[in-house]
Amino acid sequence: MDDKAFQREIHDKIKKNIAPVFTGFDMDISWLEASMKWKPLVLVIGGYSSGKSTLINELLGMEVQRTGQAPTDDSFTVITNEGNSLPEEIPGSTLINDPRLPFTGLKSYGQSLISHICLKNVPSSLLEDSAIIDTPGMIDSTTERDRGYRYLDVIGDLAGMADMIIMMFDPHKAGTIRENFSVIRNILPERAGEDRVVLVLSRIDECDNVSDLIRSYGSLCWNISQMTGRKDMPHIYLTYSPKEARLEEKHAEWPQEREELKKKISGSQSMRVNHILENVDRKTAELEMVCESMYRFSTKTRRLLANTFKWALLAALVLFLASFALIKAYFPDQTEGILPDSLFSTELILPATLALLALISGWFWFSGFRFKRLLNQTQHNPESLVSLDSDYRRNIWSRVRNHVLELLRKRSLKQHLLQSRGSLNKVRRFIREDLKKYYSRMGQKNEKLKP
Ligand SMILES: Nc1nc2c(ncn2[C@@H]2O[C@H](COP(=O)(O)OP(=O)(O)OP(=O)(O)O)[C@@H](O)[C@H]2O)c(=O)[nH]1
Ligand SMILES: [Mg+2]
Repeated sequence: MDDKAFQREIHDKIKKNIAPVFTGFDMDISWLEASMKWKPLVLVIGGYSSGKSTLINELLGMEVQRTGQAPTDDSFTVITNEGNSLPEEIPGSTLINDPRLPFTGLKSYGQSLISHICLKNVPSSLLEDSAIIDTPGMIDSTTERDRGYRYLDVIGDLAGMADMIIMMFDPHKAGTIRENFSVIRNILPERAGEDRVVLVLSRIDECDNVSDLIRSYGSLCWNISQMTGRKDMPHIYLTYSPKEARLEEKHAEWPQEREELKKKISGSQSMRVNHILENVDRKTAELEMVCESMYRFSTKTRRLLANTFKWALLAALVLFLASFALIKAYFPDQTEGILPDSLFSTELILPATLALLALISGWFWFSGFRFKRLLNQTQHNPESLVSLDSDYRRNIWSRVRNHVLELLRKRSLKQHLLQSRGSLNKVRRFIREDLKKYYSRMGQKNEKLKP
């Protein structure tokens, strides 16, 4: 089965089984269509002058992007090969308004971004089935406001769309990356062994000696582990541009993984399915936690109702028997003989009314006081709805906590009472059976692709 058919199968399954659950809990599902739109995307990000444009030019075998020592590029450039169907260059206004392309969401960043984004249509065979996005280099967070748009948020949005993210660092600035990259922390993989994010330490020919290189490498590793919270270190490609490097004798033994890196980027098309599965994994894990917490709250609500009803029933019974006994004791003559054989004899009317009032008061006690108190307590401590026994679960919870609070507030008492376990079961079945099956099929596919 080819990639496209595999993608369609995953899409259709989610649309049919899980999409109604997402919408039932007011959760966005537009990411599903968005992640299938257009061609696989490779996003190249990093500090200014880290060598992004140089690497792209080298990959394409042509001078598409300007390069230079100072911050050179202040624009986002989508580079692809669309043949004759598009002009050589498309301005931001057209790019962002084209519904066939996945960039319409960037409209919200306003005019300043529109004048800082464009598409270049180049005759590169590598880009027939993919697109590369070159980005302006990160400078430091204080200059963010000078750009006129929320640069880090744009990077975050593009990183969410991209099927492969190349993060480039250079040895001079390897220690100052944390704040800048914190914006993409949310899209960095939570599980080991995934390779959508490719880390590159570039321009290593500029290190004076081995200890200089090791220092830069170590400081980069430290920053990455702080940023991702992961203890295992993903592979960091150590590279330099053979054309730009001022090679000396010391470089004879220097590591150079440029070719491996280029091969990896060239194979980005196969990353689309990985990316879709990663998105599905992330989003269904969030959905599962929302379902779980809402089901837990509904169980608490039902238990509270049962408990209140038990006391109301007891009060109704006591009131009924006591008032009946009192009527019998104080008004034996008046009540006898009016309608002696009827179930609705007058001596029962007062006790029954009192009992009914006790039941009604029980409902008001529940809905007007006890439920509100439970809701209040839960809103102050929504963590009581889920078990947060691992970093993985804590991470998911941090992303859905506000949404759970909103659902608690927005949903009616009736919705809380009627929330069944069905949705949770459905999502769990999808994660345990279908998603697992897709992962193993993708694993087999990747195995086959290995040289
Ligand atoms: N010595 C050496 N120089 C490099 C290497 N890669 C790039 N350069 C040079 O470093 C400078 C910056 O490279 P660019 O490719 O423009 O960097 P960039 O990341 O695109 O920079 P911005 O667009 O400003 O963010 C250029 O003058 C390149 O010639 C390398 O591996 N070794
Ligand atoms: Mg550049």
